[in-house]
Amino acid sequence: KLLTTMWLSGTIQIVITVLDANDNAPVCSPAEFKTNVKENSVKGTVLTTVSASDADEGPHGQVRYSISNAPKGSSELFDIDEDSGVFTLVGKLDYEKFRHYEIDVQASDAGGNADVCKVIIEVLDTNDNPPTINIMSTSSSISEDLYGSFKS
Ligand SMILES: [Ca+2]
Ligand SMILES: [Ca+2]
Ligand SMILES: [Ca+2]
Repeated sequence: KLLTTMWLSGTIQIVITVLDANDNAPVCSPAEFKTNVKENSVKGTVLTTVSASDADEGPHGQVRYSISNAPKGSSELFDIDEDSGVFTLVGKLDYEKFRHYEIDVQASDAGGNADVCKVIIEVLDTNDNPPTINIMSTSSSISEDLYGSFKS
């Protein structure tokens, strides 16, 4: 009796699709964006570009930027592009009034995960104020003695 043993060998292909979950929050890199700006800079001046990275795919990794906290009275001075993170001056600065700003920019993905990036702005002085001159003057009037010259 002939005994045959057949060894079957084969390859089974298993395709596993890993669905991306929104398990990564955006991370600001760097955490702080420091910049200097002259007080006489015009509206539209780009101050910095905030960037945060998110390791997820698609909308889970798409970061949107918005100013979440700004010092009192400065919310109209700055603007950030939601998509690019380009941080722009949109108002008028005055070194003589305010010379240091710290602004929180929220970087959030479509799933609501977020990080807060700090933007620190130092305003630089320019010579925009004319010197104040104080003349201590005593007003005096000179009267000519016309009568005397006609006399003789
Ligand atoms: Ca994410
Ligand atoms: Ca000024
Ligand atoms: Ca000045």
